[in-house]
Amino acid sequence: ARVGISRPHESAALHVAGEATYIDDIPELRGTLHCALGLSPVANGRLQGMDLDVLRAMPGVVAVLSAEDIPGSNDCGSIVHDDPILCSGEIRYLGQPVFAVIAQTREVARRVAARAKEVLTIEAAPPVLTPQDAHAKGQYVVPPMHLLRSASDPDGDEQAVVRAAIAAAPHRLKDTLEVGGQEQFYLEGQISYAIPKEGGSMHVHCSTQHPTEMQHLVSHALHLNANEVHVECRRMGGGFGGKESQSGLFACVAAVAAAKLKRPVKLRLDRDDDFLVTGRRHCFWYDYEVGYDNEGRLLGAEITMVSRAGHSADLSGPVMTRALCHFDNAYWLPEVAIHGYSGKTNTQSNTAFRGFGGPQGAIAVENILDTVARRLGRDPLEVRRINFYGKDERNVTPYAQVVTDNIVHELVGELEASSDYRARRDAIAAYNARSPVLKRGIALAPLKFGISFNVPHFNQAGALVHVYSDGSVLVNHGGTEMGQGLNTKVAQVVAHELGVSFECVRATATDTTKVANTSATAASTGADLNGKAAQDAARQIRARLAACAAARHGGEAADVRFANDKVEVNGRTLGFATLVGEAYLDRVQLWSDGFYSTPGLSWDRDTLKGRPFYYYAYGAAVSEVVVDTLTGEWKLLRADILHDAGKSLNPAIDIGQVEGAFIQGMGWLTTEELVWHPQSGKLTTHAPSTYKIPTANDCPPVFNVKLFEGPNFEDSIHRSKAVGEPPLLLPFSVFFAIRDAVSAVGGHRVDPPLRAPATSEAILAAITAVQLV
Ligand code: MTE
Ligand code: LUZ
Ligand code: MOS
Repeated sequence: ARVGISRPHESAALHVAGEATYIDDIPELRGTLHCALGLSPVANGRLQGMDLDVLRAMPGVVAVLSAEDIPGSNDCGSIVHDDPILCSGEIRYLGQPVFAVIAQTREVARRVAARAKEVLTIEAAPPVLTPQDAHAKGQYVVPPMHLLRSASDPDGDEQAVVRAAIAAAPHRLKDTLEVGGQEQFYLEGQISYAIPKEGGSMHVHCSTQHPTEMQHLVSHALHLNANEVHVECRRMGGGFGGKESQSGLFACVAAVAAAKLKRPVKLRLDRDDDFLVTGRRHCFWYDYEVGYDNEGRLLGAEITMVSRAGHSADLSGPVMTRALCHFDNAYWLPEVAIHGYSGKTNTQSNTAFRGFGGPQGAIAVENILDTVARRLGRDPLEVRRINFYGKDERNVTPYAQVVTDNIVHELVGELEASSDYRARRDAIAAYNARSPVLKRGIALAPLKFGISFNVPHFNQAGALVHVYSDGSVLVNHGGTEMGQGLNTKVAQVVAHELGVSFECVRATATDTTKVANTSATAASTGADLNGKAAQDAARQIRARLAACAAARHGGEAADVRFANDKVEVNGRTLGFATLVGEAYLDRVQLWSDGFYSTPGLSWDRDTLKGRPFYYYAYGAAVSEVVVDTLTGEWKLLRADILHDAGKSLNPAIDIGQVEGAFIQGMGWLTTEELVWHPQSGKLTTHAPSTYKIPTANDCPPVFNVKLFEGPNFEDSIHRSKAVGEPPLLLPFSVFFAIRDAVSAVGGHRVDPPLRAPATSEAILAAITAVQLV
């Protein structure tokens, strides 16, 4: 077998040797020019004038372009088309690109672009910066969404029934919560290299999760047909959602400049500019009321979620949809009303980030259950467990999908035992009783994450497999490689189908001229979709080879076996390459396309009901922290993770994904804080000096990561499960362990008002609040 085994990333050797080619490593063509963006120094207002001639006259400058120089449409919006490439009058956020400087060198372009403030005349207005402010003004980037369900009275007025259920419950909890945003911080920043080709066509090398979207945007901006725009990406140095739609602006600017000047143009953003121009994970503000019984069962819940969408829609609609559809996490909510508002603010347009609203939806219910447990004086794990979805009843989500693959009970039971949760909880209580300054905390958090794009038609993929006459195999598919190991998995699938060794199969750059009309590599579906499409292509070739083998050597085509680089036919064994050579002479087609679309999905966008997800991935983590209650500093002492990747295609890669997502999500919930200046609207945390992502040193000294044994119930690629995003929810356990330690200050009698990110300042504030009670 070539699948189900751990093997290194297909480019691992190139990565460590520094030989893997990223966009900026592509040898530059003669005549290449460099571009930098002139950014608005104001967050809201109207552009009155630009004195770009001053910049044009500077040495080394070749051109300075503005919105008027775009031959086609000035739009790089995905889904909703409300996103200008360059400002055309309305100033929407501080950092908005207004003009593009094209110069002989990158340094000159950047230095000249940095003079934006001197050449722009802007009539400034006060910015709207927070989701609360946008909500108060009723300004949204997409219409509000409402997801309601009443189990007791499905045909009644759900809103009224939910409120009545809350009012009638033995206990009620009403509160607000804030959870911050997060910068993707891909190591390779946004970059595009556009090369004009004959007849006005364009070739763009772009670091993007979505080459087809880049092709569309560039073709619209240049007023070309899609067949005249060629977009290519061999790999990204990380995307994390930040290159799903937002690579578009840079692809468009580079292409517009290249078309205008008839020269290759490269646009590589500086890190600070990347922070100021592009969006990130949406911060959320919540206002909720729930009713619960004496055991902590949620009887009714109503929640309003408001996100900071930024100045345009981008993916904020689907992000909010996923947030609404993950408020349940792993829990049965009989009576529920969830309202989602995507607040329009004068900030960067927020976008996809690993989890895509799912983490923001689920953390709200986790915070609620944690508080309910503290109010009742119960172990939060017991309160979580009593609310879990059932197996055959209590198993319908608020959006009407039936949870048929629930493994949360087994998975959490196994982790509770393997992590020694109970004994450690007791030991921590004893430790805290004798430790006045240092307090420990522990928490177990489970997750359930829906797999599929919540826009049904995105769930399709194509692939192209070539078998060359020497027996070597090339695979190309619609997915993109961003470090997650997609090419490795797809090559494993192809090697498995053809019975050849992994080394015989090579994956090449994602390329819009090879596979057309692809979806973004996103929603964790890369291997699910492209693995199936590549399997389809490989199976067609194998069937033709089997027929050829039977025709030449006798026996039935159905009995021909492909394994270990050999083919068994009618009692004979021949090398795979030998059979391929024979098939070539017999004029057999040795390459094939393949296609896949996920079965069984349905979605009603108006009622927010249907089956948006093919299946669910599950997981759970236990984290233990120690908090210094005098400084707010803390440390993760130990984390135990049990994560469901189905029948993993490659356990080593999947464990890497789980570990990476855990640490990345821990950064979101603890150290990564975004601060916009309340008057100017400038993002003040726009560099690693002020924006703190976790490092290798933040990995816990004890880090037990295991994959749950068990196949996908659905017929996914080799019964594996998507693994890219779901584990980002595992570090909820870190946040709630910190909350547990803080509440120990008050003898666990008080709910700590802890916001996320739980920075040391936030922890200290929560400790102070607990002490004041
Ligand atoms: N892993 C690495 N190393 N780099 C990345 O950029 N992106 C994540 C996840 N894991 C990412 C990653 C996100 S946001 C998604 S949606 C998935 O990978 C996308 O790839 P997949 O669908 O092939 O899992
Ligand atoms: N839905 C989703 C989407 O669930 N995940 C995504 O990444 C996505 N991207 C675009 C549109 N819908
Ligand atoms: Mo991932 S946020 O779906 O790119």
